[in-house]
Amino acid sequence: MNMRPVSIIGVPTDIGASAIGARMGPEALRVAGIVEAIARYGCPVSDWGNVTGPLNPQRGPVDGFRHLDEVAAWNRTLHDAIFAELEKGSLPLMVGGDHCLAIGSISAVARHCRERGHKLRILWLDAHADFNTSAITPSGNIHGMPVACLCGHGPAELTGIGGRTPVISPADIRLIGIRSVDEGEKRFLLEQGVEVFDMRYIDEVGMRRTLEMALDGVDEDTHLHVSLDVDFLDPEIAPGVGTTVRGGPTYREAQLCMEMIADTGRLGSLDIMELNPALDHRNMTAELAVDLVESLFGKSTLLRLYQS
Ligand code: B3U
Ligand code: MN
Ligand code: MN
Repeated sequence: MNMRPVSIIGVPTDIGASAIGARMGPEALRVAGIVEAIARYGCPVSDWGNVTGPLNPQRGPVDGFRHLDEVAAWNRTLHDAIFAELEKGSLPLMVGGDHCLAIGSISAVARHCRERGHKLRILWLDAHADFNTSAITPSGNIHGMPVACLCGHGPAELTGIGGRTPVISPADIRLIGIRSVDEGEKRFLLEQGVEVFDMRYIDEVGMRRTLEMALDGVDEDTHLHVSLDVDFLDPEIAPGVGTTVRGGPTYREAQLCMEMIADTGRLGSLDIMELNPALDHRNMTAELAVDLVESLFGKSTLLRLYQS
């Protein structure tokens, strides 16, 4: 069970998306009780409020990118905030905000691991692969590009945050729950050798085997980063997101996924992204996200102690 103090950092922007509303995600998660949920399982937790950045000008894409300068500004600020928390020995929990912000958080995590000599494993839980570049993107939205940027494929403003390009290697990341990938993106994923556990795979072998595979090799020297895009979840249970894709993990599958991550005891940082309260029903998606966070922080570990 995690005993590191958890530091919540809100990032209220939808700068990397075309649908607006994810800027309200951090507040909705607070209203749903994210701070209390983590505290309930014995973790010290502090909410440091929100970082700030440029407003969303809602412009169209330029040279294949929507809002590149603004996205870079948010991510630089975020890198510094997350890196400072890691240096203090905290477990940073970024609440977004759209998924382009994982460029900043993961740049900080990767730099921390580099400097401390830890191995890094990233679990990217998402309906999408987020592996587009300006040449192949259908939308220009940078929330469809963070994994590619982190692997060194993107503009210098986004690939070099934290002082090294590439920030990660494809071998560091596992994509899980994927069910919407663009044509060019598919080719690029294969070419780069990114490991993808798509919904077909989960249907065939189950969530348990999928997580065993995705966590294979994680040991006591590994920093585990989880980047949860709320659209990972089936839209029936998680409607509050701009880019829903039917056929995602059920409530039980998602819980098992979080419990198996908790069991490793290696969770070192976490992103909860893309929650869009403007599209939600009575904050149900935020409450579900909080429910899953409880499992990530050891809710069921406690039950296991009773059982054993
Ligand atoms: N692949 C599409 C859609 C998308 C990716 N990530 C999100 N949407 N959230 C794109 O625009 O890159
Ligand atoms: Mn997504
Ligand atoms: Mn995403």
